[in-house]
Amino acid sequence: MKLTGVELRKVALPLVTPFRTSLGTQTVRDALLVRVVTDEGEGWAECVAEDEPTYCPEYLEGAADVIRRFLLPVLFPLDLDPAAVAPAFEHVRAHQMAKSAVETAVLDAWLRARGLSLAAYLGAVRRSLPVGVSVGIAETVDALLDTVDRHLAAGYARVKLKIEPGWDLEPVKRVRETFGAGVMLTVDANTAYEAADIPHLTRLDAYGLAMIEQPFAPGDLHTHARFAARSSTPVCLDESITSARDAAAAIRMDACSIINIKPGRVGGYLEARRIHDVARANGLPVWCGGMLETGLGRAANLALAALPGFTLPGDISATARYYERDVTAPFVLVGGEMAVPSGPGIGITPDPEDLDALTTATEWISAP
Ligand code: SMG
Ligand code: MG
Repeated sequence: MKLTGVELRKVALPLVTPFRTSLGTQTVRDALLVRVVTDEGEGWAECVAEDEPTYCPEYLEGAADVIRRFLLPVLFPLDLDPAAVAPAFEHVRAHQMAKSAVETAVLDAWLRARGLSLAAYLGAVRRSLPVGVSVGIAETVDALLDTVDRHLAAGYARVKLKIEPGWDLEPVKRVRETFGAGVMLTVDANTAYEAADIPHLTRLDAYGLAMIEQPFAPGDLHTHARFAARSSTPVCLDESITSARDAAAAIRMDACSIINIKPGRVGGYLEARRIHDVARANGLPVWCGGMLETGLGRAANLALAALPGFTLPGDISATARYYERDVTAPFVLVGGEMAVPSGPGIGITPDPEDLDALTTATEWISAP
């Protein structure tokens, strides 16, 4: 399979409600879509880098630049095979989200040409999945309770609350008291705490949380390990894990007992599967994280989350939780579950009308 050209397309999707985390507030999802055109057909993927480098060092314009200047030039001469993409990018340090987008678009084209679904290719064992929802920091606890109530009524299997210093024990306590012990509840700090906060964070143990996600800085496995030794709430890593090697190191250090796998953060679906394999071999559950994906990223994430080690509900919510209008047909919750796409490739393509309406810029890069 030979690459003939690549389209980079920026889209802007207004969120139905602002999403506030310890890192800031988002009202619009600016996303970068990648369409590869090959001699065997096309493939689509989404780059999950955000507009600003706050969640991780990558950002949308930077990712587009890396794709354009450093990734595509090495792919154009290759005979494309999805497994050959990541090795071809090895000389470029980091930039996992840019690499993931290109690899996934190639994978989509390659699988489509062979009539295979991404789910089958990765080794999916389920056709539909219970999923979770990530709830931002609210103006008031009452507003938070209303939001959680709505999501539970919609059928979400797990509720994750974003926390930060000043918005932690009280909202968690009130949500637990209001909705009872039967609700799977987790929290995500997005690195907002420091080692000195360990005694404070252990007070969360009173609320039966299924996990606390990434309390400390991405590079600080040591503090995560110290906390994990004192906390009865399981520790989950997100930002800290950018490869299977990181996952193995974190497991060896007892820095976590659960891993959030985001394909973009780790350089693609093949590396994501390796992390799944490492975690599974060590008896750790994993789940699929979310980056407010468009339908393209959501489709591929559902395929990954159908692997056997993904035993916890992922941040893969229905389209309506994020967007009024998406670039693809909407994903919906049916009986509390989301269907895993079964068509060729990622199983979905953009709707041309929606795509055009949401596009803010396009760029075509031809093979030399
Ligand atoms: O896609 O449902 C979603 C969002 C899930 O909370 C979510 N993602 O740290 O896990 C996380 C955040 C990262 C994106 S917001 C900075
Ligand atoms: Mg997180």
